[in-house]
Amino acid sequence: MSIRMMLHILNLVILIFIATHGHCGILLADNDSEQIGMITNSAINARLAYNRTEKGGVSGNFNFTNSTVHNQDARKKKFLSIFSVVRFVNEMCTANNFYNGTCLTAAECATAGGTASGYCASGFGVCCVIATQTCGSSTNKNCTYFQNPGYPANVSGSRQCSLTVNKCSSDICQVRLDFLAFGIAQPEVQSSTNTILATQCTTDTFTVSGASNNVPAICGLNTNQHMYLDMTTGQNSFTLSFTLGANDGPAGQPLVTSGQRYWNIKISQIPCNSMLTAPSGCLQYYTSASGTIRSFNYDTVTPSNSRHLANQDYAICFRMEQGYCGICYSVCDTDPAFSISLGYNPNSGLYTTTTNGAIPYVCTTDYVQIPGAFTPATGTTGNTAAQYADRICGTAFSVSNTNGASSTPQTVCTTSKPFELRFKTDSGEVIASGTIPQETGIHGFCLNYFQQSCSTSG
Ligand SMILES: *[C@@H]1O[C@H](CO)[C@@H](O)[C@H](O)[C@H]1NC(C)=O
Ligand SMILES: *[C@@H]1O[C@H](CO)[C@@H](O)[C@H](O)[C@H]1NC(C)=O
Ligand SMILES: *[C@@H]1O[C@H](CO)[C@@H](O)[C@H](O)[C@H]1NC(C)=O
Ligand SMILES: *[C@@H]1O[C@H](CO)[C@@H](O)[C@H](O)[C@H]1NC(C)=O
Ligand SMILES: *[C@@H]1O[C@H](CO)[C@@H](O)[C@H](O)[C@H]1NC(C)=O
Ligand SMILES: *[C@@H]1O[C@H](CO)[C@@H](O)[C@H](O)[C@H]1NC(C)=O
Ligand SMILES: CC(=O)N[C@H]1CO[C@H](CO)[C@@H](O)[C@@H]1O
Repeated sequence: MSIRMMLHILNLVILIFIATHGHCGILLADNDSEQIGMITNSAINARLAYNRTEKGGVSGNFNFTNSTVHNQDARKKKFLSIFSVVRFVNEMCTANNFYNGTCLTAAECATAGGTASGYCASGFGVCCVIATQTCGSSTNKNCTYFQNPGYPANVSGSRQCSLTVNKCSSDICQVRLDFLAFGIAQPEVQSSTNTILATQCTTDTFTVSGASNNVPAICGLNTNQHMYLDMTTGQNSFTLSFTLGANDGPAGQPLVTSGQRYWNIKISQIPCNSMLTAPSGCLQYYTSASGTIRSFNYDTVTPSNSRHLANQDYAICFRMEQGYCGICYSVCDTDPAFSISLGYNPNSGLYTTTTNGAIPYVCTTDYVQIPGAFTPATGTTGNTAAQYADRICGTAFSVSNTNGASSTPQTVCTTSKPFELRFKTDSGEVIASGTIPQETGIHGFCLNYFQQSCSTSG
């Protein structure tokens, strides 16, 4: 065996070592005519190759889906040019601070305005985290974090702060927003002098423009909530906007005071028809067999401070997991876990006072709607009266046929597909005036869901 052949075999071993130990799916293209040299420590040499890119790498030829590292060090060519061309896929990586970054060359990361945090691709790439705290900026990078100015410190003062998100490739159909941190002013309180605006976000709002699904304006506390934004064909961007008021928000609300607003939103761009794609029209999408859903501004720390928001109209969808045919919902172990205004009763001409489970036709203003809902414990099926079918409101989560039928919450199930729950609210909260009583529930909902196996749900 010639020395050259021995070296070639050694080189292949090293290539395999790196390819199998990389975290970002490294693809190595070796150039036989340059395979000369002796490697004893592949990591050092990987780093050498990476450092050489600073001379003539891909900085001027930005390609976000595939990075190329060229070995152009002429002086060392004869001895250490093991890697002529190294390509690695720009996959997700975990940065030193546990943020999700993209594996890029150092030059690409700088061009993208990111922060290199740790290495990936066996040292050929850096884990590049892209975060922006600049109001009015834009991004076309996947996995961008949109943070309030100064994050993790809070922000104060009235301001408008927006981020324009452009598709990172033409093959993007959806974007997922993960609210890793989200606290802005509370919506309006309900009081005898404040019925029209009650539950509206009048001090601070977060809005999305440009999405093709209905994205409601939200405010208050929404950490750990998420949203999916649909993009129609031909649409290339949309805008996330925070509008912050100058004052503390509604009087008597201790949750967020001036100078105490904050957000950190992870923006993931989802390729068309991928495993991650949510069905279109779903604002929220859950992909496990069980979990917890909450209305926006449901306060997990102090549930009694929760106040659902006005003008909501969206669907929460659930992927039907393999072997499951039904889905059930029951209230969380928090109080209140279900509290949604009863509405106008067309039979009596009054707003309904009962705080128990409500016959669906009084759920006219604010309600949860679960197609095909029934209560297994009692065998009660939802009132099928045309347009009010399958609505649930009041303060006892249950399906009922008679007004005030149940004062204890029940497990509610359905086998109707696709699995989804719709939440709808109107623009305010009526309150006592003469003989007309108030809408009684304004806290929103926290529900545990669990899918039912086909053998039990039929
Ligand atoms: C391999 O290296 C030679 C000499 O530097 C160069 O001419 C050739 O284009 C290279 N081939 C590839 C596939 O990079
Ligand atoms: C990036 O690389 C891919 C695969 O090599 C190629 O198809 C694409 O055209 C490149 N994009 C740019 C902007 O250079
Ligand atoms: C990256 O480049 C390699 C080599 O040219 C190619 O095989 C691969 O498909 C590319 N990957 C992407 C995501 O473009
Ligand atoms: C990073 O991604 C993982 C998996 O998607 C997720 O669980 C985690 O919360 C993310 N971390 C951050 C800081 O975005
Ligand atoms: C930010 O404000 C929230 C209240 O909205 C408070 O709980 C938190 O401690 C504040 N964080 C910082 C870093 O000041
Ligand atoms: C964007 O990043 C997410 C992970 O945060 C990944 O699942 C998704 O495929 C990426 N999108 C593109 C277009 O690469
Ligand atoms: C082998 C070598 O020179 N590695 C260097 C490459 O660049 C990084 C970051 O600049 C250094 O930390 C390494 O020491």
